Amino acid sequence: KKLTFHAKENMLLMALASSLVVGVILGCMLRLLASPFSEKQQVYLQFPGEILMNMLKLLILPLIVSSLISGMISLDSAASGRMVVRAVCYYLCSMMLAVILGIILVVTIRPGDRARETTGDASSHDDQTELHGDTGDTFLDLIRQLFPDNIIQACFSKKVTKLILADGEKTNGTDAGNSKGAEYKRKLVQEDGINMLGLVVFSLALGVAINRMGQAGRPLKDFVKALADATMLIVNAVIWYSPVGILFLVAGQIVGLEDAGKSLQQLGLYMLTVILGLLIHSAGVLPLIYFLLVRKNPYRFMYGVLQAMVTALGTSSSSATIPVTMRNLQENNGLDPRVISFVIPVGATINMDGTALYEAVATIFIGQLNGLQLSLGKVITICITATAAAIGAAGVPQAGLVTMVIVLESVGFPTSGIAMVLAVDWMLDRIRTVVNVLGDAYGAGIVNHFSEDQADNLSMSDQVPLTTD
Ligand code: DAS
Repeated sequence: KKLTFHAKENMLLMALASSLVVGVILGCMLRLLASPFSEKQQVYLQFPGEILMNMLKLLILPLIVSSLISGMISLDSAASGRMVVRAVCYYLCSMMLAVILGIILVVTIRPGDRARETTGDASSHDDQTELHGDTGDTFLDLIRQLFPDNIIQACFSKKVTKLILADGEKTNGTDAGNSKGAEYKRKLVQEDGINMLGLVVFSLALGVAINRMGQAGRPLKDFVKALADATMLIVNAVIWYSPVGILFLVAGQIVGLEDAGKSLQQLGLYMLTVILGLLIHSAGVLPLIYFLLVRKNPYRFMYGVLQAMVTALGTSSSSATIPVTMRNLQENNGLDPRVISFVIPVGATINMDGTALYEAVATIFIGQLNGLQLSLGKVITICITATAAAIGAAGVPQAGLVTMVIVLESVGFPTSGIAMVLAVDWMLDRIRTVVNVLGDAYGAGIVNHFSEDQADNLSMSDQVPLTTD
C-alpha cells in the first residue's frame, strides 16, 4: 500500500511538472500562431485553470477553520503558546534575512542604474504623486500609515477601509503607475475573497472557547474533526485535477502577456536580481536554517512539498495552495497533523519570505530608476517596512505588488514606479509565491521538530489526525 502511495505521489508530481512545461509550450505556440488573442478567447483558454483556483479557494474556508480549531483543541494552551512563539520568531527572522539578501543583491547589481543609463531617461524626481490621497483626517491617515492593508481590512468595515486607504477617487496621479496601483489597491480592498487574517483569528478564538467548554464542547470537537477529514478527502480529489488546471492557467497567462520583448529587455536585470535572490533564499538560506535547527536533510524535506511548490507556481496564490501544502507535509514529510493545522494557516497568511525580498528589491530598483539616493536610514526603513508589507500581503495573486506602496511611501519613492515593474510581475509573482510556500513548509518542519524535542509531546485531549489514511 505504501509503495502504491509513493508511486501515486510520484506520478502526480510528474503530471504537475509536465503540465507546467506543456502549458508554457502551448502558450508560446498560441502566441506565435494565433496572436492576437481576444479577451474572450483568453477567458476560454484560462477557464479550466480558473476552475482549479476556485475549487482550491472554496477549500480554504472549511480547511482553515476545521484544522485551526482542531489544532487548538488538541493542544493544551501552554504547548500552543510555545508553538505560536516559535513560529512567529522563525517567520520574522526568515523574512528579515530575505530582505537583507535582496538589498545586498539590488545594491550590488544596481539594475535600476543600468536601465537608466541605457534608456537615458532620468525620470523627474518630482513626480511624487501619491497613490493615496490624504483622507484629510489625521487619525485615519495615521492608521493608514501604521497598519498593513489587510489588518485594516480585518478590523474595519469595507466602507471605513476604503475611506482609510483613500484609494481611487483621491488618486491625484495621472500616469499608468498610479491608476494601476489604485486599481490593485481597490481590488485588494473590495475583493470579496476570504479575509484570511480575520478567519485565522476567529478560528483560534473559537478553539480556545471550545477548550474552555470542556465536556459540553465535545459535539463541536467531533464535528470539527470530521469536517477536517472530509475536507482533506476533497483535497485528495482536487489535487488530481490540478495538472489540467495548471496547464491552462500558465498557457492563458502567457497568451495574455503584453509586449514581453520590450519589458524583458528593459527589466531583464531587475528580474534577474529578484530571481537570483529568491533562488539563493529558497535553495540556500532556508535549507541551511532547517538543517542547523533540525539536523535533517533539508532537500529531502523540500522534495516532500514539491507538489505544493508546483501548485504555487501555477496558481500564484499561497492561500489557494494551503490544502496541498498541508497534505504534502502530512503525507510525504510525516509532520504531526496538529502542528500542520496550526502553523500552515498562520504561515500562509503572515509569512512571506519571497514577497519581502521582492518588495525590498523592487523599491530600491524604482529608486535607482529615478536617480534617488539610498541612505542607511532608508535601507533600515526598507528592511522594516518590506517585512511589515509582506506580513500584510494577502496570499492572493499580485498582493505583494499592492503592499509595495507601503515600502515606497516609507522612503518617499514615487509609487508611480509600480507601472515600471508591472509588466513582469506575472512571472515574479509566481516564483515569490513558491518561496512563500516553501518558507511556510520549513517553518512547520522546524516547529514540529521543537515540539517533539521539547517533550511538548503535544499533550492533547484527543488525537485529531488531519487526513484519513
Ligand atoms: N501571490 C502572493 C502569494 O500568494 C505573493 C505576492 O503577491 O507577493 O503569496
